[in-house]
Amino acid sequence: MVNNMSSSVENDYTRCYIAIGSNLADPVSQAKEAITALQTLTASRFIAVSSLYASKPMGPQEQPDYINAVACVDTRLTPIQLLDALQHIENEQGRVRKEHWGARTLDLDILLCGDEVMSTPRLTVPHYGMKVREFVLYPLAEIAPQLQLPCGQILSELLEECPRNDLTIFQNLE
Ligand code: ROI
Repeated sequence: MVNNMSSSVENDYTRCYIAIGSNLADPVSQAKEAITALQTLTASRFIAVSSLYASKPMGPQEQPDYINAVACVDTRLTPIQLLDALQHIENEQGRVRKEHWGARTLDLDILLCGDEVMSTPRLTVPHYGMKVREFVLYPLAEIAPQLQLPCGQILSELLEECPRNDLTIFQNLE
């Protein structure tokens, strides 16, 4: 279990949460490979990862089911540097995405970077959709049940309003 404060000993690190999603090209392997890459992210310390979850697609239904997870890293990278690093991992794993809200080999989305609130053409933090996506909130709660968002909302309250839909734990990684 982790909280939203990184170590007070060296607080030049920011605690970030990253959503992992895949529904193409062996999603379980895609997710595990992404987790391995996150474990060696530059200027960062890997803190935790949730179980792998199986979820029905949000958006167009004529695409395969997804594997989703959420990871936590403490990092000295800026949010944009972190985004660059995540996009590098996506590209290394041969990211394919043909249509908006369509199937993808690997999606790594920054959910939260400490209490940062930012909106630029490339990056919006907190992630714009995270508050209503069961495949984000439930894995996030597994590793950070006490989490509070920068806006003051409490994760446990968001969960109460978010139906589980068909979300199931696919595999515990511990
Ligand atoms: N649906 C699910 N279940 N999981 C995802 O990771 C996911 N990612 C997306 C869209 C297309 C919105 N649907 C998803 O980007």
